[in-house]
Amino acid sequence: MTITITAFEKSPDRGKGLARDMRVRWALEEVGQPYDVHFVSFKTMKEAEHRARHPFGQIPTYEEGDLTLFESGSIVFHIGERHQGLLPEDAHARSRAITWIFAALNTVELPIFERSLATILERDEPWYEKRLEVLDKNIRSRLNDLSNHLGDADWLDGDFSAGDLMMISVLLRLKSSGIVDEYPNLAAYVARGEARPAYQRAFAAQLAVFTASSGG
Ligand code: GTB
Repeated sequence: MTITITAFEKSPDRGKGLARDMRVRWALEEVGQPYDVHFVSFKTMKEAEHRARHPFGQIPTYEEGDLTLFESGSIVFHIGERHQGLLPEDAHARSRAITWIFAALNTVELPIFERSLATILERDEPWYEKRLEVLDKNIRSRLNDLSNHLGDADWLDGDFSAGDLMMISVLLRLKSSGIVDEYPNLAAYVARGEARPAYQRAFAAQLAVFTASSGG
């Protein structure tokens, strides 16, 4: 059955792979599943046709036969459940990998998301620098704990899993801030994720969309 995901027809990140379709593309590449992409604009994603896929009018979504999903975490989890390569066979290891998906989204991405929002919406406020300090402190607190957990391991819990895919996707959103580089083991962890052939294929695919949409 054909898998179709949705993505921005022109990503505001200019092909940096920061939009959340990237984590779905990466997961599909890891498990070797081909997929089609249905592109939406900021206008069409709020129209009824797309809201039938995604109640909040966002990307990414996932369609396969009569199944339609939204939420990048749920989609990556679904891909991991259906195909080998992203979730361990051992029941406990599998539950721990799923726990890391939630930790990435609920514990680590939240302060990172707040920072992204502040850099877009609050940059001109007189208290912006002070606010950024607070947000960065919150992020460092999470990264410090994550760094201590990872230690000198390659991945968060044994072999590479969907938990690592999600955590690395989340940490990549901090790239331009330089904060991850303060934790050499996390910087190396992110680089290991980026070096995976599946990541590279996913990144190239989303970049090609941006390049084509820019007439390049
Ligand atoms: N919780 C949902 C999920 O994980 O799937 C959140 C989905 C979401 O935020 N989607 C964003 C969206 O559709 C795109 S990824 N936004 C349009 C809207 O809400 O109207 C977020 C994103 C967008 C842009 C950048 N960037 O330019 O760097 C990075 C991340």
